[in-house]
This record gives sequence, structure tokens and C-alpha cells, in this order.
Amino acid sequence: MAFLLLNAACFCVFSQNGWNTIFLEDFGGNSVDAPTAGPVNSHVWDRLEFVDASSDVSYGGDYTITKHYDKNVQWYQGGDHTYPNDKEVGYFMIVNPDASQATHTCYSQEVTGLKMGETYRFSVWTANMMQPNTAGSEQLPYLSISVCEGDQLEMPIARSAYASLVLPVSESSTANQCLDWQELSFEFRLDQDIESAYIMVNMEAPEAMGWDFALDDIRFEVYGGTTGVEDLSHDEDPADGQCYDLWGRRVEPQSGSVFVKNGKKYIRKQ
Ligand SMILES: [Ca+2]
Repeated sequence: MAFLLLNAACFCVFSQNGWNTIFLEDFGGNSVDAPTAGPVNSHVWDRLEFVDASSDVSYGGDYTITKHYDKNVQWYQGGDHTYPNDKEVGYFMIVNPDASQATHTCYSQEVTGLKMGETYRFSVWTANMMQPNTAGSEQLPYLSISVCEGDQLEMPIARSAYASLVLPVSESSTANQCLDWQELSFEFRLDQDIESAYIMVNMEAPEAMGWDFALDDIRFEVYGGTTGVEDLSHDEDPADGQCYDLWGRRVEPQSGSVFVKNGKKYIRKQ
């Protein structure tokens, strides 16, 4: 069984088959009682200034964590990706970068316990904040994700451990209600004997005008694993047939939920 680095924002899950999440950044705020404006995130690039979402987040070179943001009429005003139809639950990150011709990593996290020969998946949900026909909406955010051995931008640890995306302006007719979340992801097989690496979300030559984007549900997974689930925090011991989401709350049976059979916990694949 592989040991996998965890912190307060993530959890460790093992199941018999399929993808197992070993790190998840959902930015928290997963209850209606949490304030609308979220806290500082320690994994964000230190040259992005944190601005509390109860303040104005429009100067450039800053970011905020929030359940939704309605103070900028040029931005979509929907909620996070974790709870896409509920603006009262779940934080996401909004980035309003300074102009630069360089590539900058806006979020990074170390993962350890990697094993040569294993297959991993790295995925991020992201959205263009700019509504169509507003100043700057023609400047499309160009983002990339990568896995590197060090915490600086360098060659990825595998040829396929890189992906990029130009975020389109949403054509949604419900512009004020939901963000047009897009998944950016890749899978790779680790062919080097290294035990740790950094997962990174990068901004490619951000422009000053427009170029505002959202991030949520930054996930790193390994394919396969051993039977059993560890470190799931439940309020009560689950009984056979009960299903939970990855935060330990009761849910209807669905893909990704945890279920219990014969006293063992599994992740539901379909
Ligand atoms: Ca979230």
C-alpha cells in the first residue's frame, strides 16, 4: 500500500479498482454556515495578493476565495464547481493576474509516496470569469497544468504530464447564475524512480485586461490500489448500503460516493 501525503485539504482513499483520489483541493466552505468570503490558501503563488472577497477584487495581481462574487458586473456570478447548483455552499478561487509575458505557477502542491510504474491522473476545473461583450472578454485565459519534480517550472516528470487550455467565453444564457466550468486533465505513467513531485497550475503570459479565471477541484489520483478505505471522517459508522460523499455526508447512491458492503468501504465507480 502506497503512503500518500495529505494535509487538511485532502484525504486518502483506497479502493479495489479504478481511480483513487489522493489529493483534492476543493477550497473548503462546504457548509451553509461558512462565510461567503473564504480564507487565504497557502498553496497559491506568493506574488498573487490575497483579497478578502467581501472587498473589491479588481485591481490585478490578486486572488480571492469565495462561494460567489457579485461585485464585478463583468464577471460571471455563479458558484463553485464542487456544488455547481448551490451558490451558498463551497468555495472556489478567482484569479485576476498582473500582465506578464512569462509563465507563472498560480497553485502548486507537493505529492509524495509516488511509485514507479503507477499511473496517475491530474485534473483541474477552471472557468473564464469574463462575460461576453464586456471589456477584456476578448483576452482569453491560457492555462496549463503539469507535474514536475521540483517546485519550479521545468520539464514534466513524464512526456504526457502536461496539458493546456485556452478558456473560451461562455455562451451560457444564464451568465449570472453559473460558471462554464471546463476540465483540464491528463494521465501519465511514472517511469522514473522518484517518490515526490509537484502538481502545478500555470498561467501562460497573462494579459492585464480580461484574463480573469476561476479554479476549483484540483485533484490528483492514482489508478488502482488496495481494498479498503482509510481516513474517511464520518459522523457515525456507516452501515451496509449507506452512501457517503468524500466529506462523509450521507448522499443518494452516485458515482464517486462511498458505499459499504460486508463491513468494507468502497468507492462507487458507476
Ligand atoms: Ca469548491
